Formats: sequence, C-alpha cells, structure tokens
Amino acid sequence: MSASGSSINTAHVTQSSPAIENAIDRSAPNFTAAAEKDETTYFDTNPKPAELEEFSRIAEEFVNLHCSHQRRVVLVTSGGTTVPLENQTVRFIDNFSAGTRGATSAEYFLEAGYAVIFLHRQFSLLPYSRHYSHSTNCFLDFLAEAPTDGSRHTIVAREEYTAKMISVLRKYKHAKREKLLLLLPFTTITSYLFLLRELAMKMRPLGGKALFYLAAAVSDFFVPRERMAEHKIQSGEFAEKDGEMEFINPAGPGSGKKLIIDLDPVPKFLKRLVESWAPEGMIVSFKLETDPKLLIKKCTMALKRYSHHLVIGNLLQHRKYEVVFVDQESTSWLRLPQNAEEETNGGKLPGKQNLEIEALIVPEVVRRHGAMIWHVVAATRSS
Ligand code: PAZ
Repeated sequence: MSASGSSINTAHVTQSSPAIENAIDRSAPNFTAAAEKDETTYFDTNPKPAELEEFSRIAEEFVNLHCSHQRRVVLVTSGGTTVPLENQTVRFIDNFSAGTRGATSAEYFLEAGYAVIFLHRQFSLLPYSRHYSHSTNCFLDFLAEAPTDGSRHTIVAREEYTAKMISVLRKYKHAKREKLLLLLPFTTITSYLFLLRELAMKMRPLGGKALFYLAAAVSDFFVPRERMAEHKIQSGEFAEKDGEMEFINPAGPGSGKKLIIDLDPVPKFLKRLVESWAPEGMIVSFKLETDPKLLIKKCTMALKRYSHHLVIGNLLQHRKYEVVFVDQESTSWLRLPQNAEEETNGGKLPGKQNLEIEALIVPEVVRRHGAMIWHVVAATRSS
C-alpha cells in the first residue's frame, strides 16, 4: 500500500536495499558450532538481560495456553542484533535487517493457525503495524478529517485505504483477542542469545509442535565483556591537570590515531538449539549472502554444521523475490512471478498487487512442519 497523493513528498528510497556495489562482503570465515563448554563460558561471562525473568514467565504462560489448545507455536526471530562497543553504550555495530521478513512471515503463520512468539529487534517492523509504520508510509497520510455537524471533530481512514485497513485491523484484533501473538524485543547480541535459549527451553512442552523460524540477522563478532570500555570511547586523550580534566592529543587527520576494534567470534549456538535447548522442534534458519556463487554452498554448510531441518538462503538484492530452500534431500527455489521485481522497482516501491514472497515461504514451511509432526506420530504409533 502506498500513501501516494500525500502532501509531503517523501522519496520512496529505502536503505534496507543498498546498491549491490555498496553491499558488504559476507564471505566471512567459518567457525565451528559451539560446544557445551562454549555455552557455559558465554552465558557465565556475559550479563543476562534485565528482562529475562519477566519474558521467561510471560513466554511460559503463552506456551501453556497454546499447549492446552494443542496449537502449534512458532518462534519467529526478526531484525538485526547490535554489538555494543561501550558498556554505557553510545556506539554500537549493527546488523542489517529491517524486520520485514520476520514481521511479514509472522502474519502468514498466524493465518495458518499458529501462535507466534515474535522475538524482534526493538523498534523494527512488527506484524500488522508494519503496513503503516516506519519509512514506508506516514500513518497520518492514511487519515482524513470527516465532515461533521461542526460541533465536534472526527478522523477517519481515507476511503482508498479503508478496505485494506479493515482487513489488517480485523486480523490484528483477532490475534490480540485470542492471545496468539507475543511480542518480545531484544537489542544486543547478548540479550538475543539469552532470550533465544530461554524461549527454546520454555517451548519444550510443545514437543514437535514447536517451530523455530530464525530470520534475525545475528552478529558474527562481538566485544567480550572483559575488553569492553565502560564509558564512551573518546577521540583523544584526557589528562588531569590542577584538578581539571584537560583534552590532550586529539585525533585528527595526520595524528596517526586510529580506533581499532578487536572483536571475538560469537559462539555458534545454533547447534545447541537442536541438541540441547529444543531437541524436538523443527528448526528453520535463514542465510543471507551477497555473492550468488556462495549462497547454496553456505546454506549446505550451515545445514550440516548446525543439523537444522531446513536452511532458507537469500541474496541481499533479491531477497524480496526469491529464496532457496536447502534441506538434506534437495535444493529448491521459490520465486515470485517474473514481473514482481520490475513492478516493485527492486523492492523500493510497494508492488501493485502487494506481492510478498513470505506468502510462498510460510505455507511451504508449514507443510514441511506438518509432515515432520506426522512422521513423529506415525513412528511413535508403530513402535
Ligand atoms: O528483515 P529484512 O526483511 O530486511 O531482511 C531479512 C534477512 C535478509 C535479514 C533474512 O531473510 C535473513 O537472511 N536472515 C539471516 C541473516 C544471516 O545470515 O545472519
């Protein structure tokens, strides 16, 4: 949906689709999957997020409710994690992701009858509100003053947006009323990992009905606690003189000063998810690449290394039109119809028919999840 005809002309440019020549090269080194000792070290040496206990309690209630309804539950992760450079954080390294994949997929999972735990980067796109938030549209463009008898003022949705808005509103209200959607935010890589582990463990009672759909863009490197600066990193040095702090040695061109950031690899916990945290659930993870020659190779490697059931690969520039499903048996592409890319001008404009690749991805994941549940039931019966 576009708010064309609005009085403020905002160019439909999104920095979530950077030009290919500016895209980051993600041919990063390959790390081995984390073992139990890496897990212990990581979670013992990094501070748990303040909200962990509260989120854990809320998630437990959510899972119990849906367990009692025999409902399938999906944990959708969405958005990018940050790597703080200072303990009292002013600067941080961010990971690319607007949250479109996660927020859009969550809506399709709800439509398919799942309850959804939406573990998302704070302030990234959310299911339902994504249609009216962030840079895509200003929500005020959807509104108009309605004619009244003059004594009071009323605001309504503009005629041309009403049909879609009613449909989105109904779905949103339904999800809220039936307690089908749980929104839990994270910001840093550490809070993401703590929450992922906690939620996976809370989802254990669901057995095979638990699905993990890991679309978040998770940092590969971080600054370990013991090397993190407490205060804002300064561009020069300070020295105390006559009881006052004096700025000496400022950084500047020619000063030879550099900020060198020394990052450690984040332990690859995705295998722990399968082996220890949620051994019965179905695990689907995403792999983002920029080099087409590497995509399938990296998906296959991730599939083997982390023992996931399915890895969905996507290229930065084409992620809105095509993805590749890689599992133990096969590699298959899912693509939107040919003209979709043209129609949406490379993803920068909303398409005329609002084509969303998640409308193809999610039903296929749901089908595979159903097949996995069925196999487990069949195997239990025959044993
Ligand atoms: O959130 P978004 O729609 O802008 O981007 C989605 C995505 C490309 C981050 C996601 O599809 C993905 O590939 N996630 C995994 C990223 C990774 O390899 O770490």
